[in-house]
Amino acid sequence: RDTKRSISFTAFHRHDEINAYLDELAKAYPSRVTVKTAGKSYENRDLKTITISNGDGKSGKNVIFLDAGIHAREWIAPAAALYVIYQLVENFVANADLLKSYDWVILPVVNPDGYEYTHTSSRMWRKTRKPVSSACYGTDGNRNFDFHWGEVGASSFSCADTYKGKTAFSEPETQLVRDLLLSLQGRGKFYLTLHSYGNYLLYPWGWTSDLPADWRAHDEVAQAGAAAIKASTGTKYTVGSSTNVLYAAAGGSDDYAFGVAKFPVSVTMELPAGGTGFNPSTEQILPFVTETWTGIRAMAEKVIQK
Ligand code: ING
Ligand code: ZN
Repeated sequence: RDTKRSISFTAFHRHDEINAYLDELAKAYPSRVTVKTAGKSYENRDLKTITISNGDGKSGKNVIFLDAGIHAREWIAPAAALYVIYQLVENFVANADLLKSYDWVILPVVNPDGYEYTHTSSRMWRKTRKPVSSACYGTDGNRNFDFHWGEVGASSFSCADTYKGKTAFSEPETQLVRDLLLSLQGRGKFYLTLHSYGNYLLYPWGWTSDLPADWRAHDEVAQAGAAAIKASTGTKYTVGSSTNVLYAAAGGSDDYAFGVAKFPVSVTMELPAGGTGFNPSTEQILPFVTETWTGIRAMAEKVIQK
């Protein structure tokens, strides 16, 4: 394709560049790509979703829903979501098997206000940017979903990094993810949310140490992802329920996708750190997102086989 892309995998991109890339794809591949503004952030940025199909015109297919960037500082996560988009759209022929019976819906930056704030003001910001009290801003999006909201691992203190919010779904950004998940109920077969860091593939529950009755369905998918990554680069991922392998935290998007929106498989993927935690070097972007794609591809194959 001769048109120059707005993005690369040698830099972390600003939110407007990411949105421009989505629009470029919609223009270049109109039969396979649809970009919609699903809503706006608190600071009025467009939250765009990209729906990717194989262009066969069949509607009502099963769906894989992927999001990233609910936490502002976890920059590698939106980069990895963009790489998934790049593979499914621009490297379509090699990935046609992933689009035969499934459509993909991807929201690469859930929290653009926070993401931009980490670029302009405060690199380690995690939360949204809506003011809460005169002293403190922002809610932890991954504590704000209405499923056992606030019961464990979430703070009631508005200045805390894990502040659960004034109410469940107090944030326009989490409302938007909720509405997307609910709109896909029935067709949505796999929810995957990208975070960093720590090399984990986590599944419900986050609110209790109990495992869901059908935890094996999640485990099988997550183990397939971990095995594919191990085989390709040697990187080790830890697989298990959020509570059991990391820590308990209620109000997460993965618990909501599984517990309320009834996605049969729901996974949180914690990408690698790079040298300095949330801040991989730009040279690490391409190896990390390539490796991540290997895992996502293997998980998607497992879901599609079912
Ligand atoms: N980690 C996740 C967090 O929100 C997590 C881990 C996911 C806990 C899902 C519970 C449920 O704290 C990061 N890095 O954000
Ligand atoms: Zn996170």
